[in-house]
Amino acid sequence: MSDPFQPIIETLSRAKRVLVTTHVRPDGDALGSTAALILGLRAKGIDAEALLLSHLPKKYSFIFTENKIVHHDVEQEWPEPFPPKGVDCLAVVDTGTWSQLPGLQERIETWAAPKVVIDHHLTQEKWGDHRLVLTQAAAAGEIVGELLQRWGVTITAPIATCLFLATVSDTGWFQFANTRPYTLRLAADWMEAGVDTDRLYQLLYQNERAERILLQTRGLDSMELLDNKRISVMTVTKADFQTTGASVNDTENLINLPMQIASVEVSALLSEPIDSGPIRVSLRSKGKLNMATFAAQFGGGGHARAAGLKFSTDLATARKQLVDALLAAASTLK
Ligand SMILES: [Mn+2]
Repeated sequence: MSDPFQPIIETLSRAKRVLVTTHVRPDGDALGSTAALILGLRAKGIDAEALLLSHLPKKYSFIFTENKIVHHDVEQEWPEPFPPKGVDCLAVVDTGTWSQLPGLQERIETWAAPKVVIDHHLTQEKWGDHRLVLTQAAAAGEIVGELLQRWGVTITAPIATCLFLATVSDTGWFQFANTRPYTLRLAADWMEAGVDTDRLYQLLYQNERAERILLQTRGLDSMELLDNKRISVMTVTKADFQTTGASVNDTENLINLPMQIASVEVSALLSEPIDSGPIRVSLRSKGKLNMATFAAQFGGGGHARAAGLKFSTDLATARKQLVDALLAAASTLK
């Protein structure tokens, strides 16, 4: 079997300036892998810059700031001209799917430069001159780590930190089933290279805004368990936002908290707008009830396990309609 790393290494070696991009709404793996690849290219004397299809999330911005990584934020504006001057290679990490790369396909169609894809996801379109897709890898960070090692890049503490961030993000700090023995061996290497794991843990898991936790407290306080505790319904009101100083973004993880309860099959969160607009409903399911189908009856949508919908009524009416529909849907379960 031919070595899938070699064509990528050869392609990158020939480049003078590489544009590294990743999926929209980048997570720790996307940003850590992007940063590690850029640092590795730099170590080889190759310029590199990042193209982000969404704003750089505050939570992970340290990885770019500390390593002085230049990035274009296309949510602000696409670099003009595109591709940026001097760039002669495109590397995509942690995705290979066009729908996760909005705006990119049409912009690179006529661009002759070599394009490489480095990913660990099953869902992929077959594009790019060279593709390194290893679905057994827990994170794109594992693949980038191995690539840099094979290329002879010394894994310095900053590179190891990027790779560690990438890998812990996709494995829930090595808790998820995708963690394999190799993942832990790599992590051990990266620790030896100088990763400050305690600092990373605090940055990732002990770094919430107080406003967010205060809002979660109020949300949990509103929790009602229905249908033999199979359905959880929570509400956050305008007053909750005002009292806690939290923003709409701060509701992000709240919906997942009732899912920790063994009996809970579906978690729903109604959220009243801070200014004006509809009541937004988020839905999560452990799999027995399809939330995309459920949301569709109210004109909403999403995925089987995570969906959303909106009500243009007052909160009490929205809640009643939602609960009635959830109980009806749950009655089809045994
Ligand atoms: Mn990933």
